[in-house]
Amino acid sequence: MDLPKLKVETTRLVCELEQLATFSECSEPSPAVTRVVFTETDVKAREYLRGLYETAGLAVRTDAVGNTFARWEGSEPDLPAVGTGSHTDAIPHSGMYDGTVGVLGGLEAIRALQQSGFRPRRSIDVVMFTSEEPTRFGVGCTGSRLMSGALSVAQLASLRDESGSTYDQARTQAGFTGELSTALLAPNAYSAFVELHIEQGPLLEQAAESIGVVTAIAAPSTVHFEVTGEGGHAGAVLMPMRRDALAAAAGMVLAIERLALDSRSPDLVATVGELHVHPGAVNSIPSRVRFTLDLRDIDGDNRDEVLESVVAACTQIASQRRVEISHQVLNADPPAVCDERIVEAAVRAAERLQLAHRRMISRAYHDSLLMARIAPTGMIFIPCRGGVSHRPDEYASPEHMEAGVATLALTLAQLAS
Ligand code: HGY
Ligand code: MN
Ligand code: MN
Ligand code: MN
Repeated sequence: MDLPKLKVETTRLVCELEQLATFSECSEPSPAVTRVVFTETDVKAREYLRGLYETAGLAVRTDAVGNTFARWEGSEPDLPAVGTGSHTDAIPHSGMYDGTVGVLGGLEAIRALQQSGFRPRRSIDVVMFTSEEPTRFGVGCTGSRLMSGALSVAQLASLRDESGSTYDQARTQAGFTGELSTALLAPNAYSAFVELHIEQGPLLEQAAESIGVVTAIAAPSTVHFEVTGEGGHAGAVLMPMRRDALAAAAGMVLAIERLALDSRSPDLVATVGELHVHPGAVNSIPSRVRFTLDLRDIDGDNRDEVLESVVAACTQIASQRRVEISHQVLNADPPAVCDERIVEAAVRAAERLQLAHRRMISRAYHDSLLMARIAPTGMIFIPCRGGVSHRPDEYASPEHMEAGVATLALTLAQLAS
């Protein structure tokens, strides 16, 4: 097909990203961002985005948990649509490009196509997924999990935040109502889904390439552990008598690191990102520790094998130290393989734009991991400075964002024709 000549309004995109970054509950100044799902800042950010969608003439629909669909209707609106999009929630003290480049970049791709005179046969949606980050409810991608059926309404009902609020209470307070089951997408709602995202790694920058075309997305799992000891007075209880929950947990964390380092797969990564000590007093022996494990690999079987070894090692350390241990697997998703037709379309777009590009895997997970369960899915990466992400100094250059948006737009044009 003859690909349209595009003009990406990069200055406008940068301004919109900067404006979006001001919706933050972060104590640090912009570009540090904290934007947790269903908070006031999240709701205000969504209102700002809705205004942009409407100005671009898109029809906006929001589902029962706030997943938002801004549609550019095609000439054959009954055909399955083509989707693009990402998330706008941000973990505490993080950056302003993770996710947002895919939402505002998706909008800019549509505006550039509109401007070029291109008319899609299939409608094109830019989707803003609710709660891609696990910050509040412990599980990532709750919006796309519900849409793809990977999370049932009953499972969603069991999710609570630190204050004990349920997901249902939080979404209702944020103004999202309706039957939760209506968030499930009809089969073949989309003929294709493509997400634009920063790489969150250093490979593209190191190779001086502008575009990464993703071929597979790593399989994430999230596990919560609870270690229960005896606690007691820091002065009165002699060392041999102790059943110290934190000392036991410390041994477990180091065992996890060792198992990850010794894994047969170099793509296996393990992170204990949260550790909560009870009662947390300087002169009180820890009686209970809760910690989280984020375990991932492109090889799902290897990830599962390592998870089994982790549980066995923690159980052994617990018995040696006479403490109790329990664990809960919140999610253990299979990896996603991107659809070759979409990979080819994105490669063709990058070649047409004469952009240095490569095929690569995604080590971070994304809503595309779940969308791949219900639609042919692909991702387009752009470099981020130093590969840094989930930090305030996360940065993507206007040039790279322009290249990413243009590649996305030409990819969408091929898929929607
Ligand atoms: O953790 C992830 O991979 C994603 O950035 N939420
Ligand atoms: Mn993230
Ligand atoms: Mn992200
Ligand atoms: Mn090539």
